[in-house]
Amino acid sequence: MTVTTAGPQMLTALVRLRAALQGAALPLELPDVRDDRRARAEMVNQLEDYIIPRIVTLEAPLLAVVGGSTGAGKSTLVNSLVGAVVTEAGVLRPTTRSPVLVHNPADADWFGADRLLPDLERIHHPTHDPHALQLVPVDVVPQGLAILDAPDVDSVEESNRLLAAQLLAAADLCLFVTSAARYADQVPWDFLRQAAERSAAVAIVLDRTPEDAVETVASHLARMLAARGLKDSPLFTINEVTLNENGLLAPRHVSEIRSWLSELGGDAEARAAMVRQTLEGAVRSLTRRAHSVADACVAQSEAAERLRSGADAAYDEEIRKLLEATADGTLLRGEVLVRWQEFVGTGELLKTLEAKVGWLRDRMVNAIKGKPQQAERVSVAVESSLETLILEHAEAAAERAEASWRTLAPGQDLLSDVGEDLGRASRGLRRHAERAVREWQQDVLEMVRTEGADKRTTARFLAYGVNGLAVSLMVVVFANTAGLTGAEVGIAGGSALLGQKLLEAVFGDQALRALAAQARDRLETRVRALLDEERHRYLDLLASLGLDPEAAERVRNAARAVDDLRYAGAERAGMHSL
Ligand SMILES: Nc1nc2c(ncn2[C@@H]2O[C@H](COP(=O)(O)OP(=O)(O)OP(=O)(O)O)[C@@H](O)[C@H]2O)c(=O)[nH]1
Ligand SMILES: [Mg+2]
Repeated sequence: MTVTTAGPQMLTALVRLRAALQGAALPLELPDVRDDRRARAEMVNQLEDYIIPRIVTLEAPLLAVVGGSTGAGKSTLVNSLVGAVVTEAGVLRPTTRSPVLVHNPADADWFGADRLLPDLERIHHPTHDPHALQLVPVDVVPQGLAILDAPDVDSVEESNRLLAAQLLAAADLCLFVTSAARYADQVPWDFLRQAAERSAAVAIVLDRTPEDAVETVASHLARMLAARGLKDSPLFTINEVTLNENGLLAPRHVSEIRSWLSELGGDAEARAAMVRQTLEGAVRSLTRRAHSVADACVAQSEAAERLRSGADAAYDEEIRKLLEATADGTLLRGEVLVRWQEFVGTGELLKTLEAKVGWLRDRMVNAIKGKPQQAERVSVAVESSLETLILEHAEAAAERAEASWRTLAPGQDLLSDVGEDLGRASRGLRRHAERAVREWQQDVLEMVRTEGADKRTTARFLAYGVNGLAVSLMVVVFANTAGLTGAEVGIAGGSALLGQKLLEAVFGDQALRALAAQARDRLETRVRALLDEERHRYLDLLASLGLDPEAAERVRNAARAVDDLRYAGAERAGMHSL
């Protein structure tokens, strides 16, 4: 048992390999990614166009695809083999743009899009549409064999080149036409080398060769073929002669190829052997190439990971700095400090702060003459300072993240493709920050209200009001870095200490500590949520690439499964050479 007789298991394994290759996205612009993308597309195409349908219907006619350079005489050869003009030959280069498949009428059912080359629309009239495949039933073509006239492999037209490659990859037999003038060209030889690598059946036609040059050119060509692993490929020569009025070569010039083809058509065993050779070679080279697609996939995941960690590091660092700044007294400057001092009063009071004696503390607290509108002003000042702080760090994070992406080529591409400037904070951030800060202030008010539920009627609670106590709590939070005292943190900390004393007098030490921790916690949560949303612009961009971390392994496993079946089959059939 070999690939060709492996049955449903091999088919399943190949279908899985196709799915795995399709799932192996290569969206990031890494070096060589173009080649990898092309290889992956070619492999998926070859599975769909040829390998899978071939394995399903091994008995289908042998497909000989006529390929080669433009003007080599491919279409003329096909017409001459058939003895009628079935495909357009011409002086305009390139002439053939849409493939023409000539087959025996009895074989018509084999060439539907459900079996072969599924993305080409079947038509029955001449066209230049590269997405169409013209089917031409002709009696003179032997049953069991079909000939396909393809566009030129080295075309100036990209669609021609791609289509020619696709068609040759779907060939059981590659009938390669070259001419005395063109046989040394690079591109056709690249094709032949690839065909040799996957042990596809190849026959060469040296066309349009002046009679006196035939011997020299043919022997040179034969040496080139041998050196490139194609020494077993039949080589036919056709002299440059005048064509008849229909543009056909006289029958005797193509008799050698014609009889070779009709022999093949009549010999089911030889045909099957050829199909097996090409099919098994195609599968073998496919599983080998699958590993380089898997490697490319890994490179993509690694690059995406580098980008992700660059963005994460930028945002983590700025979140850390931002949270630090909300706790180390940074906010207790400028407007906030001025408003706060208006609220609590300054001067003599501060000098007494060090005093630990209870009565003194009480006196101090009683001296505070908080008025509701002054508390409100503190609150407004807090709001705008906190917003400004958040915006500053969000800008810095965006800038850092962008800079880290700019150092990587795929990052540069992503940044230039995306519609917005990711190096700046998002446009909606100011609004979101305003809302978050206001919501946090509401949180704090609510905490104070709840905590003071049973103290509402006490003189102190009433004296400062919920708003006064709430802004005091905010100020305490802003100077919350472990163990601050007035002397250590200067005027800002000193002011905060006033708030602390005030709150202690109303709620008691323990309750105050819990309140401060809770308020701090809420602030952290809201700030993190804001910056995480900003970070997500980067992460979403990466997520939108559809990279699947499992993809590479799926490709490798699928390729291994196919190989295992190949080896098992070869072993049973005693064909260790596979
Ligand atoms: N005299 C002479 N002319 C030929 C011969 N073969 C092809 N031609 C002419 O060369 C030109 C190109 O031939 P085609 O058969 O269209 O070549 P092709 O390889 O199909 O070219 P593309 O479809 O462009 O890839 C046409 O004008 C043909 O008539 C030949 O053996 N002798
Ligand atoms: Mg042609």
